Amino acid sequence: MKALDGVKILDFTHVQSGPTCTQLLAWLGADVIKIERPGGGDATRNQLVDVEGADSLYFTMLNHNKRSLTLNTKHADGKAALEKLVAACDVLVENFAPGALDRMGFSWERIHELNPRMIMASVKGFGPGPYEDCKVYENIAQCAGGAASTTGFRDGPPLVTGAQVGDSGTGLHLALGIVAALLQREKSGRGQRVFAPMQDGVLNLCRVKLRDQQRLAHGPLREYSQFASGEHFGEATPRAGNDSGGGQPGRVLKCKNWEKDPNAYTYFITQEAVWKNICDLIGKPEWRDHPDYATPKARLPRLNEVFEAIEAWTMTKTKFEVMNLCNPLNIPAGPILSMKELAEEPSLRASGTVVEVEHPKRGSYLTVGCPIKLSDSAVEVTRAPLLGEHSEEILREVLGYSKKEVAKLVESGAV
Ligand code: CAO
Repeated sequence: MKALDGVKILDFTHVQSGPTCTQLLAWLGADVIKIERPGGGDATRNQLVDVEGADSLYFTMLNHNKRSLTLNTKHADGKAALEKLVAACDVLVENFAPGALDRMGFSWERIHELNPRMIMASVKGFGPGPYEDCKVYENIAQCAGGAASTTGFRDGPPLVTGAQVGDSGTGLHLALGIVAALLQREKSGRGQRVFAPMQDGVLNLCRVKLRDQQRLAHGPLREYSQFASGEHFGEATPRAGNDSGGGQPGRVLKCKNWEKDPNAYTYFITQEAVWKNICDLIGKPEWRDHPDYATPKARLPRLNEVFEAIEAWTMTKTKFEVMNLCNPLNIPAGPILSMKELAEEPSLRASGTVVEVEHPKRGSYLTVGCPIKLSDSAVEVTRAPLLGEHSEEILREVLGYSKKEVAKLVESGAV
């Protein structure tokens, strides 16, 4: 048994934000029916192609455990089939450009009329306001949601991050909304709309930066290295490089071989509780009780000097040696791991977070499995579907179409 057994999802999503959400729901046990336009399907099937003739990794890594139904929802017969699917399913998830679903004839009002228990979940770039009609991709969301203005170094331009907080982050928000709406439906008997704008999702993930925006009114942000360097703070939360945002200052520090290996770095946190251990470890026992260094407050104007001393020590060790020496002393530190190292990490393979999947057209490839572990709902990652692979199966099983009716739909171009 799986957590979402019995939940049928009409997956109208494409690219990344929506597919992340429905993939997660599929891993939790929902039956996810991905509806794609006949001919090409989700545009990502053919983007960043690495194996000629096979669906790209972009597509396969975001659409595991789903079934694919091709349906031209602008064709009268396709529309009729979609109406029946809406009546037969529990959730419709979409991330079309604003207005596309309405133009297709499937407004929320129409969907609610067809199936009052249906939950309709949408990702858009922006919520109501001046930009609500705009198309949005990952990096635009990162920029409009506050991530870019607070990422990077002070003397450089705003930076987007490798973590897809706009797409995958919003997909996660949407998935939570859907599960909550399913729970509420148990009591109310009614479906509802679930809406996750990407700008809002990114801002939610940048919550601590809005915290700092308000703290600025009360003086400089003392834990930012900008303060230790005596640099002026402007009106908005500045970019903080690799400073840790919390009350326990941390930085990225060089490790042995940093000149040759771009990832020979560690993240090191000067946690208050273990300050004395840090002093002993880096060979600065005189800082243990010295009034200029012994308390976090006293250290704040001296953070550059403190981290230079720690780095002088980390540069004599590999990032893994740093981890191994810090751990027994309860000092929080972590290696900067490359994608290569993560792909090869045995513990991530063992936990099912990095999974090898077989695909008929591309052979075996690696993917990220379900990062959420439920003790009573095991996840088995299966490959993404080929375009229209389950069309006949779904039309017959979910809608009760006969073989002849399916053939007619195919002939008309609706499937
Ligand atoms: N049958 C018939 N038509 C279909 C169909 C189907 N099965 N599936 C999609 N279509 C049609 C849509 O109805 C739409 O038609 P109209 O424009 O004529 O109404 C058309 O295909 C294109 O859909 P779209 O506008 O969503 O796609 P796009 O490539 O132009 O834009 C994107 C892509 C991502 C910018 C846009 O969908 C968007 O802004 N989505 C919301 C935000 C989002 O999720 N962004 C994250 C994407 S990942 O970075």
